[in-house]
Amino acid sequence: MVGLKYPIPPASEITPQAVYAQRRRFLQQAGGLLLAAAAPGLSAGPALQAGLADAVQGPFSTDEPLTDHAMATGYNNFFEFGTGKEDPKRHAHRLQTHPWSVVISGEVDKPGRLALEDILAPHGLEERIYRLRCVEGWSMVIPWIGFPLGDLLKRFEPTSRARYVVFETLHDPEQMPGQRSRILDWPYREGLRIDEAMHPLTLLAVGMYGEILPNQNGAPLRLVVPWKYGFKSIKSIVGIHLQEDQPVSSWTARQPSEYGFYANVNPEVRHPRWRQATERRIGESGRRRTELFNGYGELVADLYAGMDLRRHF
Ligand SMILES: Nc1nc2c(c(=O)[nH]1)N[C@H]1C(S)=C(S)[C@@H](COP(=O)(O)O)O[C@H]1N2
Ligand SMILES: [Mo]
Repeated sequence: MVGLKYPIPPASEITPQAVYAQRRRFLQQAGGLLLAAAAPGLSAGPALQAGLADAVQGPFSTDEPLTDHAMATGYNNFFEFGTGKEDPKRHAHRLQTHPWSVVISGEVDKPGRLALEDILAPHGLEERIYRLRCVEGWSMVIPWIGFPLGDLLKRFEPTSRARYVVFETLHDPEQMPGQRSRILDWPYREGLRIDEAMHPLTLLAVGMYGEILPNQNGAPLRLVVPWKYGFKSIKSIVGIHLQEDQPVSSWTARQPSEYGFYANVNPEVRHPRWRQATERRIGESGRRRTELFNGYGELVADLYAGMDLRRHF
């Protein structure tokens, strides 16, 4: 397997014992609740909401002040609902998030289609406060609720040829009117190297600010990769595909000179249209300096040891 440079600590080393005890309690409760959610006519809402209320504090959280909830849910990029920052909040109510399923395919020994309830059932939920920086030059601090993507991928038993993971958003122009425009090659597609995907920082989120993800933020299931530009954090995922070759993401396909595969936050790598050396933290006046890997370098720099990050931007 290429690129496994970062020793992934076993979960027992990064999660305190108390968290495990609480996680088990969550699973016992959530088991029944999530089953209830699968019954016809019931929305996933109340069951998932109960699970979110029981989320434990996860590792790697920043103690910086949270971005105002109204900004985090009202100033979004979700081109499936339009290109304006307020379009997603205005139009994302059209998205039907229940029932929802995800197809896992490619280089795995156990491929399949799983209902959202079955995806969540074995995982405890954690709250993690992460910075998110958009390539456009703004950033937020958001309390996500989710679980490590790697824990899900392991359930499908990746083969030794699984070197990259590709994610796909729902494609349905009826629900996502922005897909009638050719601005991106739909469905929205993103990819990670397998070691990035398995990294304990990489989160699959189902909630934020203690609540179920609002549609405009990527309900019911989205990726959060905090050391990369926001566009890597793909929303409303319906497909996860493992493969041997490096994929081409929707943004790279649109403009390869502006959007590289790695998209690591890097103040040294210029973008033709937006400043990368500094950023505007939403809710603050003035600009702050952008940090390499969005400040997560201690955790992720080893993934890129020996790579020229100007070439692999
Ligand atoms: N499917 C999909 N996912 C997406 C996008 C998108 O347009 N479509 N925009 C990305 C971009 S550019 C950013 S900055 C983040 C924004 O996430 P937020 O709206 O929750 O802050 O979502 C990313 N995920
Ligand atoms: Mo972005």
